[in-house]
Amino acid sequence: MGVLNVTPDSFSDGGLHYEAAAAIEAGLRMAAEGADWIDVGGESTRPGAEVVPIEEEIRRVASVIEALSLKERNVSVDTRKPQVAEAALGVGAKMVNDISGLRDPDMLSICARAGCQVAIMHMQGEPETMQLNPHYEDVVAEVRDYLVAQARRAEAAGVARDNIWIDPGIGFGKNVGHNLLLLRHLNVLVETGYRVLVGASRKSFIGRVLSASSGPLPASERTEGTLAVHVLAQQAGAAMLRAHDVLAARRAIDMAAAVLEAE
Ligand code: HH2
Repeated sequence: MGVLNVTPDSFSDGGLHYEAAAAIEAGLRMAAEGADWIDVGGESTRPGAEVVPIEEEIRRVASVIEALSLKERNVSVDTRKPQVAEAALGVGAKMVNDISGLRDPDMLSICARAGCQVAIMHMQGEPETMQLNPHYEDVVAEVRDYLVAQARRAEAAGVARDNIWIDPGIGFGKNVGHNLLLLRHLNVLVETGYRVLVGASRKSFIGRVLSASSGPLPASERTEGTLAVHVLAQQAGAAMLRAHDVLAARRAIDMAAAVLEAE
């Protein structure tokens, strides 16, 4: 899944695809590089990011989603707002990627009615404050229990089981240790039977783990760490990886798959 942020302030690609034409071109390139889905978002969720009004979020994403959908690319919309999801589905999006895990009942009914795919992500708290003091007794079990409960709610509301993806929400109300444990025990999520999506691309825990004497690595230097996580997540059974560098991700996981499938 290629990440396409139509925002001025996303943590690693903010401003790059803020104009619709640039965003559409980037989306087509990601698809050509091997992305099965293009995840279009109009609001940054990095800690401390500003909330974007509904109309402005729709303005940012709708024309990009429509253009990519008309060219028969699979598009998901990365949003927490039911109105934005509904507008995106209306112009061709086939998946709603909700970092708040379908907590809003309106989001559930819109997805059930549309018959679209849904990505349910775990987040402790809200983006504004989630990194202040994340706390868990058993992060892996708590994230799994939350995701399974939300997935069952979605099924009860009419979302088909095959349309559901669950996502541990790397970096969303989690410290470095929490992120590493979730990735180390990703099999626990895979064993729920729901398809697992992982978004670790360029995230700050990678910069921290690979800290140099000058401090944590900036987002622009997290490529190798990201690829290591992609390969391990795929090996653990993740069915989709959310990636900024689609070509590099595709090559890394295809290479790993060739080795693992050798007879
Ligand atoms: N991470 C981000 C945004 N959306 N969706 C899912 N399902 N899983 C994730 O891990 C995830 C996500 C944050 O990354 P990014 O979109 O690059 O940055 P920003 O929120 O600053 O736009």
